[in-house]
Amino acid sequence: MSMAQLPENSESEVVFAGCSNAGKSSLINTLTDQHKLARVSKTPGRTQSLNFFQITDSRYIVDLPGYGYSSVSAKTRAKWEKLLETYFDEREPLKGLVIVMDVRHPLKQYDKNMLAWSNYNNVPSHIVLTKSDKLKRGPAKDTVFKVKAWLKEQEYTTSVQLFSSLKRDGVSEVHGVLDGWLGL
Ligand SMILES: Nc1nc2c(ncn2[C@@H]2O[C@H](COP(=O)(O)OP(=O)(O)OP(=O)(O)O)[C@@H](O)[C@H]2O)c(=O)[nH]1
Ligand SMILES: [Mg+2]
Repeated sequence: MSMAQLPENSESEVVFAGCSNAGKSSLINTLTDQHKLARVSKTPGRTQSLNFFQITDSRYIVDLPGYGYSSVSAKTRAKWEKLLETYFDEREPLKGLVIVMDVRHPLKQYDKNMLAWSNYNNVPSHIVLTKSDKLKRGPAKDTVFKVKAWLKEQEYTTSVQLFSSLKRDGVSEVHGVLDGWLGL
């Protein structure tokens, strides 16, 4: 896949990024309510390249391959990385970034890089702490608090929420953010 193959009619798009297995594809499935639309993996690293999902005529959401997946060949990985770099540098319709993290493993180095990029370039970002069903309410809220404190320390404007694909918790909150960015 190359930049030239990306949808030409796109006026606004939102990217979902996050570590491999964080739950990006499950989140997109839950949001769009179309099961199996974005492939959910049993083995990490299933989402290949950039997957575009058309929401309306000129609006898309984009599922990125999970970062940190090591079993693809070095050549494939280098190609993806080049494409992603160009995408983030050049893609005009990009309106916002959803950074998906497993609530049990927040703020990995990759997440921090994405946050730095979005805040530096003034592209809005929103953190979704997913798999919240894996934690009790107290520890989950604690994580939100800690992530917010870290963001404040960095002087980042990124927002944060809890989410569970399993329980469908937090769906309307994500929808609200996306609608704002996509102009829906
Ligand atoms: N309990 C629970 N499991 C979840 C949730 N979201 C995702 N999972 C599970 O986590 C695993 C990875 O989910 P995916 O949605 O494929 O993750 P991904 O980030 O798209 O992974 P890659 O495409 O490999 O980067 C799957 O086994 C999902 O069923 C959730 O909210 N709760
Ligand atoms: Mg995926």
